Amino acid sequence: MLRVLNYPKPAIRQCSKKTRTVGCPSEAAAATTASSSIATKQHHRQFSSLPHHLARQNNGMVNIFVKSTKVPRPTLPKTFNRLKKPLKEEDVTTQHVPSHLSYASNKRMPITSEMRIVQPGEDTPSGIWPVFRMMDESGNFRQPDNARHTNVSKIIPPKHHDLLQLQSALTIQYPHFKHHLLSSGLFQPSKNPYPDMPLNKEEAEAADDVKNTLLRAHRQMIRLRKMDTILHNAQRQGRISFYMTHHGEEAIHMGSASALSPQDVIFAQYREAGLLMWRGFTLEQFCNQCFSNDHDLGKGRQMPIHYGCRALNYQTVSSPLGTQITQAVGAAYKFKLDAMNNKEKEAAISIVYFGEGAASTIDFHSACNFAATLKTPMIFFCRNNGYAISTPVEDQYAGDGIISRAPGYGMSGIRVDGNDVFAVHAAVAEARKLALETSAPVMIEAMTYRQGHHSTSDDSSRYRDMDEVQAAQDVTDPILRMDKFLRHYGWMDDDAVALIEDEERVTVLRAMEAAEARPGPKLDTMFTDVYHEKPPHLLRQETELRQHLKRHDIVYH
Ligand SMILES: Cc1ncc(C[n+]2csc(CCOP(=O)(O)OP(=O)(O)O)c2C)c(N)n1
Ligand SMILES: [Mg+2]
Repeated sequence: MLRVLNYPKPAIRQCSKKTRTVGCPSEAAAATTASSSIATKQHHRQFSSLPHHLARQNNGMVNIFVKSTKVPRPTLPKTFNRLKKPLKEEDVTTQHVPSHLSYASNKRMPITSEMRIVQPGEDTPSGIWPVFRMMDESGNFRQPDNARHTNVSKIIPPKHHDLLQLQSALTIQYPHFKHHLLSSGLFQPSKNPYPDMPLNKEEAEAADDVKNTLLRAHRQMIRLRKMDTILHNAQRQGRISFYMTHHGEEAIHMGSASALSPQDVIFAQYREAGLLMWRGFTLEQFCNQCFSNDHDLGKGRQMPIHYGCRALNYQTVSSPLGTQITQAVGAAYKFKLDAMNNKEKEAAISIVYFGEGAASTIDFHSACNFAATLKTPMIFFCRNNGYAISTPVEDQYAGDGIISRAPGYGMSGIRVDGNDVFAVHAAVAEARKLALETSAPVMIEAMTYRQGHHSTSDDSSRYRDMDEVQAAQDVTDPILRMDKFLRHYGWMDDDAVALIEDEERVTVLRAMEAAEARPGPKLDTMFTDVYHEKPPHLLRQETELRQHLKRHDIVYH
């Protein structure tokens, strides 16, 4: 059960249609009417040719329709007021800051703005591990009421980031978190908010990029959601065989991907497509994989969503849970050996993503124990989204989530709010640095919520209260939070959001149609790649297949 205490229920987002659908199924239907919500005539022309068949079918979907009450744009808290004036200390401290987050199974977790990775030998938190968070549901940054606990000195930019990443915002601004994060200089392009600390050229350029970077993260989160919704519906229409959405976990993807170096190798479970998206995997590539066509990098050999991309250092997803965790340790060990052998190599880590459910596999234990003992430079990133298919967390473990296991293995660890893109980014950036400095693993547990069904093979209304889902969509949703943050700075408004949503929706639809139109991989590819020379049993199978196709007059190119 996910509940956020002490927050008034926020207004439902404005929508130009009479209803909006909560959850994934709405987009296919919305696609046909995209043009009506587009601000300009030019866009009307551009989008009016959308495929209408997408709207017709919505078989078997659980739709929750919410009346769109026309709500006025929320008044910004006095302290923000577009931040024209610097804040006074009393403005800052009068803001309400919740101290706890109620998470799945009604566990209440203390919130902290202390960016502290607990290292082996240090005191572990007494009681429940706190959740590190920088931004609240309102899109406001954490206030200084507990910033006195903030140990900002640990946040140092990794050296290998490019400028198109969030780190500039966090690393330039965050050292002055307490005094300046809410000041008029926050994230303002071309402005040094810290006159006492002049920016060098590189930092100044990075600061210029902050706004664009944040907007990019926001757009990519929306893109991922559109892709999910549309491909989910495509499965319902029988056009692809399977799909899994990431609804509610987008901040984990963009926050962590932006804190990594491209050299870092990613081992994903299956609900992490946003990382690949951030690294440059195109919508066409996602769709090619889901449609198993001849441009699919995996040559149509995997179920949809089992992406992989060697060029982007993203290992191919495999279905058996936990396998990627041990493999990530092996990759990190290789990095360690390379460094020990003084090879001229860019320092890199491996990072493995897994659900809290996968943390119940034996592979998780083996991997943690090996990694801590061998001291492999890597990050264990747990997405704790409350469920392993239909099993809620209270039926999965009796301890304090997954992070409390880290000290037992002799591993560093931190728990973060997985719906806060900034906190995730900061934690991963810091964990990466620590992993490289100490040549040892770090565990991160990101608290989030799986808003969608487990997969297209699942109907979660059978085992969870839909109010719980609604609360996640209305209150804790990571995109909503980012949206509010951007609006505070005047960087986003209703028109801009509508435009982005329409553009992304149409782009996904076009990519999907193009992928669908392509032929499947050549038949030969079924029998290649594994052996240098085809062994007799494969040759026999190939012959049998061809005879079978001939017998039944099946033409397969
Ligand atoms: C070894 C193994 N056991 C069981 C399964 C079936 N299975 C697939 S996904 C899943 C739940 C995983 O939950 P979690 O790790 O929390 O990830 P989430 O789906 O919540 O993102 C299970 C049990 C599997 N694929 N592999
Ligand atoms: Mg889970």
